[in-house]
Amino acid sequence: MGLTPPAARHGGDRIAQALQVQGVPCVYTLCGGHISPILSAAKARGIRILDVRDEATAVFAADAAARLTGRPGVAAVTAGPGITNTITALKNAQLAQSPLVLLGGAAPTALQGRGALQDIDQRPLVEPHVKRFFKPRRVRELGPAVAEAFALAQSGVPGPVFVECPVDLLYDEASIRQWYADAGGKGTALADRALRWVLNRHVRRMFDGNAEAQAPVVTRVPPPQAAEASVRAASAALRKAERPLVVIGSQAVVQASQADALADAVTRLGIPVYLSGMARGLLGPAHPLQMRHQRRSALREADCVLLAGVPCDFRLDYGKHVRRSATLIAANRSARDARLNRRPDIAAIGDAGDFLQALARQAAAPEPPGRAGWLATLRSRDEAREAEIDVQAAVAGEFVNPIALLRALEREAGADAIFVADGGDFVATASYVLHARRPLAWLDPGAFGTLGVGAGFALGAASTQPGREVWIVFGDGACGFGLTEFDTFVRHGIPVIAVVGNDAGWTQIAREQVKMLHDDVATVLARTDYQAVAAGFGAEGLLVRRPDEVVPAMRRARLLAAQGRPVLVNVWLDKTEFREGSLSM
Ligand SMILES: Cc1ncc(C[n+]2csc(CCOP(=O)(O)OP(=O)(O)O)c2C)c(N)n1
Ligand SMILES: [Mg+2]
Repeated sequence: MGLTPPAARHGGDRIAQALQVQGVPCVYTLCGGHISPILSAAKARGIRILDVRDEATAVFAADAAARLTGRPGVAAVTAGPGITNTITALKNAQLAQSPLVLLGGAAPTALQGRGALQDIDQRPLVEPHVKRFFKPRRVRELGPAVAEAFALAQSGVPGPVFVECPVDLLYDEASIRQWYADAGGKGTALADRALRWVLNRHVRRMFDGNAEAQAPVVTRVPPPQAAEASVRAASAALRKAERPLVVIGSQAVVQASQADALADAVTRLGIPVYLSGMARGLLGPAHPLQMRHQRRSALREADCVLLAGVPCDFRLDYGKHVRRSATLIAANRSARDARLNRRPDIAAIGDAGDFLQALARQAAAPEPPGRAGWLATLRSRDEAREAEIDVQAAVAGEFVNPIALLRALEREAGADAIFVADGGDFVATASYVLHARRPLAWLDPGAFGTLGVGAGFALGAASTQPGREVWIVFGDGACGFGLTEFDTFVRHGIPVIAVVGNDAGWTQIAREQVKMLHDDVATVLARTDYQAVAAGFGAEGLLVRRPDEVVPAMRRARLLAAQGRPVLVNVWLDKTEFREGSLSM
């Protein structure tokens, strides 16, 4: 990054140069005539171009890359339908506060609003889902727009940023001048000459100052820091508490490089802790302070609760899980999220990870007495629940017990494995049974709860974390969204392993629908041969129907993946009562 990159050849290359100075390793894309110069120039600058089969996948991949590296991921899609296809993934990234830069094609500047191919007004469509919609109109603005997009994506509350790249800004000046000259025609009527004059002026403006444009620079974005007073107040409140509790969510680990320091800090605080979202695995596979079960009871009993990067949304029953009399501390980059549904006693507006580290520096004093009982209570409840799960895992049926399957995956997966979660009940079960074993080793959609993230997240993970095992834990319904990406995995040698929990249905929905409406309409699927579909794309497909086939299939999958092969393991599941009664709204 310290080297001066080669000068840019054209607008597309200005964008590529801006990506290069940011150290972007991969651009995720699905091609289109509007963006060809960006892709070709990025490739020439040594950036890996990973072309997928649906634009949503490209954005999901950029999202995952951002979460795992702490640097914005980048996707490039063509104008019109390329952009409309990204909206779900873009919204997901926005709600997950994941920083990414989406480069979108656009019709030529002079033809916008005149019925050009794929020309729609993109701003009203995209703007609600991004921190900013950049609309450069001159070639020299392209590099700075990308540079600014990177800084903005990471600043404050991170999130996606969009840069619209009209195609006539992306090619070299001679070609564009020729294109506009052709468009101006050769007519001699006054109107023809006037049109040529207007077009000429338009082109001059587009390339104005292009020659003097500077190479883009990288702006370092310091994380926002909570006020010193909030650190002192929180520290005092926690020290006084008899039953303190910390809940740490994704936002606390947006500085991916700080994960180990954060884990140290949490250990030093010595307070029982629940981890969610990207923070799962922060404390390793087993840590004396970490609890996994009965969070609701713990929150009800705690007399001081610190929510680090966790809003009081549906996941905390809109704040009702925390008892009224408890001292509530909310550390959040977003002032709105810190106060969502419930006003905290202490609001620490800034980076939640840094806040925890600052708290740990203050917590040098010995732990107050009486805490051991609290920790022991939580621990024994946690262990009791694990024992119940063991019982549920031992229930034998016709096919494979989903809990037993997930326990086997827990044992068989490599120590550095990343788990990507995409599905309904099977995946919700996995979130209790399958433990992320290190920081940044668990990816789920986040608050938007969209199905279909799996393939894209896995691509983002595998391409930025080479050498690590990437397992997608798929519901059979969810796997249908991105199954075509097995083609992408094969073409690009992305050795992910997908485990499809095949219960022949959209079970999370069926469970309540059948109970309340006595109707399974639209919730039934078949025991489809998903492994054959993957094999059809050139990947490895394995079928598991009996418990004794589980471990051999997982070992074979690992072996194949280690040889660079993508694998899909289709596992026929039995029904389970594990998720009975749970409903998310
Ligand atoms: C894009 C999208 N469409 C629909 C839903 C609603 N939904 C939530 S869970 C679920 C069922 C998922 O089925 P599957 O992936 O097979 O997992 P299972 O519950 O069967 O284990 C559905 C349809 C959603 N969350 N996202
Ligand atoms: Mg299912």
